[in-house]
Amino acid sequence: MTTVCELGKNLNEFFIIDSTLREGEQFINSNFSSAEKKEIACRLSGFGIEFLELTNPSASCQSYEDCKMISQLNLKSKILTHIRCTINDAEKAVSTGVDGVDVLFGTSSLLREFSHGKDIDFIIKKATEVVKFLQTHNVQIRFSSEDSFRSELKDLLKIYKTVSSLGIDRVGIADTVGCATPHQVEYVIREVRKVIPRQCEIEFHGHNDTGCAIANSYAAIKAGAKYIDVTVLGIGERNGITPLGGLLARMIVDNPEYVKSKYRLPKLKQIENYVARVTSIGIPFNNYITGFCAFTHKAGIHTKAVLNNPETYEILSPTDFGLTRFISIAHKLTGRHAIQNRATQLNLALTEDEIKILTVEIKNLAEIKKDFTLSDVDTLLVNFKPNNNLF
Ligand code: HCA
Ligand code: CU
Repeated sequence: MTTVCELGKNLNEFFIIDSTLREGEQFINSNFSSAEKKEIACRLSGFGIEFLELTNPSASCQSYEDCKMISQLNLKSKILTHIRCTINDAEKAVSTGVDGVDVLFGTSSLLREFSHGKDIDFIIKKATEVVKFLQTHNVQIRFSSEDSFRSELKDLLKIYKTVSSLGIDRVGIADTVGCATPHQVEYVIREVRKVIPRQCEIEFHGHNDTGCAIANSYAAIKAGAKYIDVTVLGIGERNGITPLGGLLARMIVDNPEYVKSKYRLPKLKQIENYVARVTSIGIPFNNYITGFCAFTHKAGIHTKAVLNNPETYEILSPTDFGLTRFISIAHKLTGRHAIQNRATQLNLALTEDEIKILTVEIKNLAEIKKDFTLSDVDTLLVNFKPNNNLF
């Protein structure tokens, strides 16, 4: 039997480029110290992230020093840095000892007119020059077009075709303003695939302004992109990019064994807590996987089924992430199965009829008492029979 959500599932190889130390530094609250950068890099590497992208070493003296320091840590993750398409930036980047360089050039008509003022032929000429320079320095090379989705497709294809023919490792497609939809991402990636050599891979970088970052990253993978940019908690310019946890949530449903074999999932929450702490933000209540209510169940119909088999209302399993589920029973939507379960936890022997009576009483009380809690439920259960029938 194949259910609807199993349709189209298959083995898609993908690799994560975590850009918390580049895109994440562009988050309004970020100002990582060297020690914090080191801590984040080590934690992400320990988690199993394949690539870490660091801020352009030309951005500041400290960025340069930190890029060098992190490259010298010999982490399992490969270290990349992100540069503008200039020889100066490229020279500085390779002198830090990074494993790879991500080159960026704005290609949209808006950026061409209001930002750098260059035309497509100039972009190609400059990109060729920078790529050829990098090729003499034994680093992975990626070329990306900023604001790809507000660029003309024919321009994009021309640039990617020419630059990839030089023999680079990846081309990047960037949804810089978060305007793309999954269908558009899929379409562009398929078109790009047709014009670049087989051995050149595709990377996707998606902003979350319209809430599509995870879906767009997923569509990118389905269309053949193998490299996805994320940051911890999605931090970045404006409201950020694809969050690491959200991408993992999406991908583990597709292929649990693959995702579990690559990443140490129970460490996710600690990494998020750390980044949240150093950027002075809270974890959103509805965060993927680690939000406080991600594995809570409330309504009677849900709790009954979850108590029998958690898969009924959980597509993700908390245990894969070292977390636990919480079944909430102290409210008007509670059900007798949940109450029975609580009575069993408390070692109370109550008959089915007694549980039914208690459930009605609990619902009624919860309706009128604003701060009704689990301890109120427990008191009702324990005191229901004077000798409270302990097993
Ligand atoms: C930015 C640049 C970038 C680059 C993405 C990439 C974007 O806006 O600061 O190199 O793939 O979103 O276009 O983050
Ligand atoms: Cu970005």
